Amino acid sequence: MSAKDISIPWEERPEECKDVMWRYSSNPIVGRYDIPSSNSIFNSAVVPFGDGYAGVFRSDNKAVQMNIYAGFSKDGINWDINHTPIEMKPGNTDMIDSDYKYDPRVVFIEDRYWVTWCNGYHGPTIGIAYTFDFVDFYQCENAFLPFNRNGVLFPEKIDGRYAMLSRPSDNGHTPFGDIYISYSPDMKYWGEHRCVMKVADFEDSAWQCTKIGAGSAPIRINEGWLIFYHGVINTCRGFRYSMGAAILDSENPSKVLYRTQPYLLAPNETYELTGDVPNVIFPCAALCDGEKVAVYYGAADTVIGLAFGYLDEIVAFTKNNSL
Ligand code: BMA
Repeated sequence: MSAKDISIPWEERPEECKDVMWRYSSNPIVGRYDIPSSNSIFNSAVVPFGDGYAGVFRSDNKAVQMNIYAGFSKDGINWDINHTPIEMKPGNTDMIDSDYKYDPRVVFIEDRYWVTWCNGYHGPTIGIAYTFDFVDFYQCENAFLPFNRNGVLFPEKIDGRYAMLSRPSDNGHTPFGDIYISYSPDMKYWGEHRCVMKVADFEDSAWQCTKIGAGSAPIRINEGWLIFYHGVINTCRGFRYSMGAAILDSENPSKVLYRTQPYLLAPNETYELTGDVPNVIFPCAALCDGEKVAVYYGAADTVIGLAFGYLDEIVAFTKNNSL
C-alpha cells in the first residue's frame, strides 16, 4: 500500500498564511512523555502500512539513553508507540552491536521496509535493518565506517543498486557536513561514494552554511527526486536547524538540479524554539499522495510536528528560488 492509496494527514493552508508550507494546527502530534519511560520523542519516520501507518520513533528515555521504538497509527496523526525499544535480530550479519540508536528513517523497497538510523558503533555510523511487519526487525551490517549520520535510502534501486544519502561527520556536535551518495548491490557493501550537496556560502543562504543532512526519503517526481533536508547555521545561541528542499537528477542523483535558497520552515513556534535543544526543525519523513505532502519533523529535540504543502507548489518554489 502506498500513500497514493490512502488519505494522508492534511489540513488546508490557513487563510493568513502566504508560505509554501504550513504547520498542523494541533502540533505537536507526539508529546515528549507519550512513552511512560521517555524524556523526549522526536526525529522519527513514518510510512504507509496496512490500512494505516507504521513508524519508527526516536525516544530518549529518562536515563537519556537514545533508542528506537515501533509505532502504529490509523490516521498518521494519533500514534500508539510501543513502550519497549526495538530488539534487533541478526539480518545479513551476526554483528549487530549497538551502543545507541537515533534519528531513524524508513522506506519501502520492493518487498520490505528498510530502516536506517544513526547507530552507535565506536561512535555514530549508519545502521540498517529490514522488517516486513514492524514486529520483527533484522539488523544488517553498518553501511559505513564511523563517523556518519543522516543515512537516507532511496525508495527504488537506481541502475539495479540500492542508493543511500549520508553525511560523514565527527564524534561530537559536528561543526561541518555535506551530503554524499553511496551505492550497494546487496545492502551489505557500500561504495562509489559521490558528493551530492555541500553547505551554502554564508552570503548566499546562511541558514544552511554550517552543515546539511538529508531528511525524508526521496520522493519521485517528474523532474527527478524531491528531498527535504535540514540546514544548520551556527549562531551566538548555538546551532539553528531549518528545513529546505532539493531536486536531484532522476538517473544520476548525485546531480543537484535545484535547491532552495530560502528555507521552507525554520524554528518559530514555541515547541520548536524551546525544548531540550532549542531552535531545531529536523525532518525525517514525508508522505505524498501525488498532490499533497505531509512532512514529519522533530521539534527542539523534544516532540514531533507535522507540516503540509502542495507538491506542485513545493516543486515550483524549489525551482524558482534555487541557489
Ligand atoms: C544532531 C543529532 C540530532 C539532533 C540535532 C540537534 O547532531 O543529534 O538528533 O536533532 O543534532 O540537536
